[in-house]
Amino acid sequence: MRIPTDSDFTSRLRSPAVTARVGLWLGICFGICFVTGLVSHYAQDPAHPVPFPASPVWGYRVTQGLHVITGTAAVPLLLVKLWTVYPRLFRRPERGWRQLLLDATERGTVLVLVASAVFQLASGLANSAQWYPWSFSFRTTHYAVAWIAIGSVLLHVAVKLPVIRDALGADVEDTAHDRPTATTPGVLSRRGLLRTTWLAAGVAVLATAGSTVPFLRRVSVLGVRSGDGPEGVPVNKSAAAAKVTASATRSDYRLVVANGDRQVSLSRADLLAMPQSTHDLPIACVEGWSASGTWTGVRVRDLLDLVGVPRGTDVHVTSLQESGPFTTTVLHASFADDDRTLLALALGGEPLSIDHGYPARVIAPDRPGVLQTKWVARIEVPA
Ligand SMILES: Nc1nc2c(c(=O)[nH]1)N[C@H]1C(S)=C(S)[C@@H](COP(=O)(O)O)O[C@H]1N2
Ligand SMILES: [Mo]
Repeated sequence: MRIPTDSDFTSRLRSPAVTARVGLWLGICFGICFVTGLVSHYAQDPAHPVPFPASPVWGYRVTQGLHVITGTAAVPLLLVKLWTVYPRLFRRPERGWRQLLLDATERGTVLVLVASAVFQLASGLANSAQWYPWSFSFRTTHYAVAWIAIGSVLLHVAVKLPVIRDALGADVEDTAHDRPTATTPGVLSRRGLLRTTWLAAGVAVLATAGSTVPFLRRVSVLGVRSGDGPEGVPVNKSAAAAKVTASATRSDYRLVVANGDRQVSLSRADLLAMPQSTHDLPIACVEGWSASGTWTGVRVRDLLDLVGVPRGTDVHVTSLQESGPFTTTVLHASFADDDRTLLALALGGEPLSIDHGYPARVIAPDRPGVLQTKWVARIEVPA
């Protein structure tokens, strides 16, 4: 077998005219993914130098929805883009040290670009499907590689800017930047290939976006958790999976609210006897799905007042769940002090179901779903 050279790839569809157009949209998707990813990473950071805003309530729902939608759309775009350029892998090495060095540098940076882009899309998709075939921490790795990916994208755009500008300024059929051998007509025209690509990206979006956009729910056959859970809100982790079925249903359940030595211990009946508030707030999962619910319960601020926690204090919320990454979460002051932040006891006018966090769960505005702790056992000022 002979290793092909780039002149073996003759389809005129593999043209910078196509690459630049697909690349433009891919770049836009990566840009949106990067910015919305930073928002999500910051929202989940236990230490907030600048408070994360509690308004608008749908803020995180929109940014994280966009994150997953643009990431999904990027998959077909990346595949088509790679298909149009991969013959360049088989270019003959240039002559001369200087050329060779430049060529090696370019290949090296493109390798980092492709590897980081593929890693981001693959790990992101796997995460939104709740499939973790790896042992590293998803959030730290996805975050670190995001910087490598965006850095390589910027470098790549900078290096290719002259070609990109030319290609985008000219007609798609223009051959100015084509490889000399790329002359065989393809099964599609260049316009046809581009249309198919946009269609594939559109279908990928429609097939998944319904997990965030309610009216798309019916068409989103591949949407994660778009099926209805109890009270119309999907369930992420069930009580059985979190191993809290027994502890959450014990008659001697007590919520402990603690500020140093000052503590109160409240049964569910005690909580129900306190003033109740009702708010429409979404659960917006990092995996991209979100759903709004009508939650009723006690204001967290009222609970903190019982033990004299001053405003402006970050508190810790601990679940009955014994193991797992979200058993204790930080409820920052910007949320703890917000009147819409509830220790919810009911959803949609019905007592909370055990899978939604019975006997009591946190629900705060504009917050990642992972921090909306279910089966709450303690709310306390950390020592
Ligand atoms: N104790 C506990 N709370 C939890 C979780 C969990 O695994 N354990 N999952 C979180 C995640 S990732 C999400 S998206 C929301 C989902 O809430 P729901 O199942 O009521 O829709 O709960 C959050 N609260
Ligand atoms: Mo989640």
